[in-house]
Amino acid sequence: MHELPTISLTQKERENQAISKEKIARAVQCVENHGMVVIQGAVEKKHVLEVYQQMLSEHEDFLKRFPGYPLRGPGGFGAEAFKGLPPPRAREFLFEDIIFNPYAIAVTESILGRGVHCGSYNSHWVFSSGPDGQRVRQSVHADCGSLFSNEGGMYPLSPALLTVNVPLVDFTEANGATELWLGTHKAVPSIFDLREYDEIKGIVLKRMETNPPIRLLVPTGSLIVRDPRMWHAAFPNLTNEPRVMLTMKHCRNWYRDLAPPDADGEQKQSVIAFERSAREFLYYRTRLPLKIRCRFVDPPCRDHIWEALSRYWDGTPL
Ligand SMILES: O=C(O)CCC(=O)C(=O)O
Repeated sequence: MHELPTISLTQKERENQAISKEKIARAVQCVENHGMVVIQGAVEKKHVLEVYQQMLSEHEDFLKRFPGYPLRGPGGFGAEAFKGLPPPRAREFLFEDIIFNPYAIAVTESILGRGVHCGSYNSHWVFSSGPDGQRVRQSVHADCGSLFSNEGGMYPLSPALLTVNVPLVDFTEANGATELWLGTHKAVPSIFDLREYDEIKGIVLKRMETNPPIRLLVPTGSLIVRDPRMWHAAFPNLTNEPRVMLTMKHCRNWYRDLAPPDADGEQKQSVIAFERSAREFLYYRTRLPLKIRCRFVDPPCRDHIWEALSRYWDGTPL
């Protein structure tokens, strides 16, 4: 498979916010066979733009308040250009077609079963490398491994969670569109579970010979459902605008996502904090089956970025 597994919505499906059973089945099949599906035209472009602009503004505000914070920030995988930042927490920047996207829920519920819940609402940024910047790419990685370590030799089970991504800008070769390794969600053993760099490198290079990766080249308005076990990597951004995508985790009813370890190394269940104004929007909906694991805080909710980043940086000017 050298093309992005994609389904497109018709005008009628968009208007009725409903999608045929056959199309859902096709999308589910794409996730099961290839590890992902792109649903084109699933989200209003103007919602995406509003969230993007607000995120840029909140990030700018954050940098003004914490001027010592390195602009590109410590990211994982040895690179500085990548950062995970929490999206806006106020009601006005929460959109039904993003958080409660009916097509995404139809697909994730079909795979994960009843009682699917959203355990995380985050975003992935790739900052501009700039003309003289370090053009680093992420290492090929998976976000989670198999459910049980003895799956090797048998067949991998279904995932316990699925990642839902919403690109906030058009994803292009130039701005660091994610590299995707289709089919690797079923690879055993999972590279997530391996520790030796050379072993992982060997497996990745071997796969490259037969199933090279493709790039997530998609316009805004697209939504992606992917198995987090599928290998992927962000690429350098050679443009001047940050490349951002929202990331939500849809989880099976018993699965609890864990927050990153605190200073004492303790990991608590991840519960998303939103402004109190969002309570009604997030809690009282009977039509769509997705529950959000959240708590509410009084506005102004300005410290969500600091909370996310302070575990990387203790405030000492760098
Ligand atoms: O931002 C990207 O393109 C990749 C994000 C990523 O590495 C992840 O979802 O784990």
